[in-house]
Amino acid sequence: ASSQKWWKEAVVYQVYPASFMDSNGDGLGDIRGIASKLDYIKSLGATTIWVCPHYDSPQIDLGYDISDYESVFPPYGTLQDMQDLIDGCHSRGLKIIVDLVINHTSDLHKWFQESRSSKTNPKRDWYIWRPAKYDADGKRQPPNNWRSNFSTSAWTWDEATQEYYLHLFCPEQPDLNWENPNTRKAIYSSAIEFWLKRGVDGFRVDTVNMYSKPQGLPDAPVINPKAEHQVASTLYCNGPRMTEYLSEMNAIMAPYDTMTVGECPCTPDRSRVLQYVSAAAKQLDMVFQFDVVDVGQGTEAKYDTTPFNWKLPDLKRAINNSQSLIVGTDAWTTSFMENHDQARSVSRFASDAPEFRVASGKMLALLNTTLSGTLFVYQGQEIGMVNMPKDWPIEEYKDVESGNFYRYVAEATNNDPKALARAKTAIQHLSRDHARYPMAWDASPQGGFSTNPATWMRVHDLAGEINVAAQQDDEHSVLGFWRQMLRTRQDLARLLVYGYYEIIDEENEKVFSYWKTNGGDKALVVLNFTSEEHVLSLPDTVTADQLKLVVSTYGTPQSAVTTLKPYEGRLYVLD
Ligand code: TEU
Repeated sequence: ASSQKWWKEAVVYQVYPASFMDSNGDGLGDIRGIASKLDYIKSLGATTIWVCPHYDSPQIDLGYDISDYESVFPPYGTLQDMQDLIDGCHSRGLKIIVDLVINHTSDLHKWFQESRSSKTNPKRDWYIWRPAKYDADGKRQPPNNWRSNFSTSAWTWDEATQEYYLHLFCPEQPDLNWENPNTRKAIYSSAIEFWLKRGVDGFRVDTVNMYSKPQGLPDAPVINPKAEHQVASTLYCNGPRMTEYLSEMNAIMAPYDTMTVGECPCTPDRSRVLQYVSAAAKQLDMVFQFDVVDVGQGTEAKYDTTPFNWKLPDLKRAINNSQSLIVGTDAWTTSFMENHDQARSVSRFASDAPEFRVASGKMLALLNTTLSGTLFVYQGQEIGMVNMPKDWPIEEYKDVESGNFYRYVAEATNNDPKALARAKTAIQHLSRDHARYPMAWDASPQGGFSTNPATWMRVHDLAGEINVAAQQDDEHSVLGFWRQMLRTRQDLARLLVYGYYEIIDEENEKVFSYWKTNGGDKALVVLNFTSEEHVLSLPDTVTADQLKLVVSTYGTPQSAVTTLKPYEGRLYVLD
């Protein structure tokens, strides 16, 4: 892709419809609510919005279970509301991308309803059906040992037709059979062309590397002998026909000036990622790698972890995995730290203690806005929203992933209090719910999100303090700092959007510093990841008087070499 592509310097603001803005007082966000905030989004310096699934859905996995690609979830609004949103973006010079969830549908999608109706239905083969296996005792077993992403078996038995169907996520999310060309055709026309014709500018492509399953659906290696089902992501990610499917999909989109960003979990191998994002390969424009958001998670399963069991060098190297994609290649990359699947970055990677959370939010903003690639900001990240309060009961967590995990631990340990306490700690640290409670707009009831006290998720106890109105006119706020940095990113795009990232002092566990370079130009970023002051030691190759301070998260201009305040970040350019 040439550097002229509009999406390279794009700043994408991600919106989660359920939690962004409720325009009709039913306690749930909606499309008109999003439309009412477009001027705010634009005022940040964002150029594109990404709307999480707006499609009709029974909402078992909050919209990632789509029952009709061609209609809108009624509580969110109508097709006309979506059209108004698309037009409202375009009239402001904003682009809009939507979620493309085509690895699976909802079990209520008419395709699956037909598929499950009988073994001879013409759509039977649109999903992945297999006969049972029987063990030595004659007990019925699923076709293989795969565990789904939500802690249960990846197979569900269908009584009516006496076969199992595959679902890599919930049982209510059956996987589509991409091997059938008719299925692919239907997907392209219903999920892709339908929306391109209505003017969307591209897609965030959900679980894009899972469409092609391995031949024969073999068992996963037994990593945890005590578990009934095994993590199988290395088997079903990046399967044999991915290149073929993505070429085909790319050709469907080619007549439109789209941007595609694919979600690419379980792919640490740089050369595999490059096959997806090399411009010459014509597959995807960019992907979300998982290295950064996986830092501190359990290796076998996400929640198999304790808070802060990671070290700063882990984060530096994870960032290198995505930043290095553009070095010496025709590929493109992304910078992001939050989305609707991740806990809040301030709580995960810095400190949400009252005295440090503003400094932390700004320091992480400096990190995000100085990394190369297309930049993604998740709603609320720009005001430094933090994880849900620790004293909220487990019932406040609504997401199927955390709920299933908690139930799984309860069953596996027979309600052992220690195991349950550990599970709750992990959920308090990493649950997807932390990204899904309502956005806080002002200090009015429900944080200005809704006039209805019965919001679908509980409003954060700190909504009166951490909200947009409180920061709107304050240049020293997290919001003010994001705005400043998005301008700076544009001014210094050559270094900040396109430059090469180079870690300095990789093993340093307290300070994160790196160069951004492009030709002879150089910028230096230094970030204090601790609550203590640190004296900044400069790399040998540079002297203090060569450094020109562009910005400090503490605002006041300071001499080049001095002490970093707690969670302070600075950006210098080399004179
Ligand atoms: O997530 C895909 C994915 O890989 C998840 O397992 C992700 O790693 C997990 O949510 C992290 O905790 C996508 C969507 O972003 C997610 O919201 C959906 O639940 C999922 O696909 C199924 O569509």
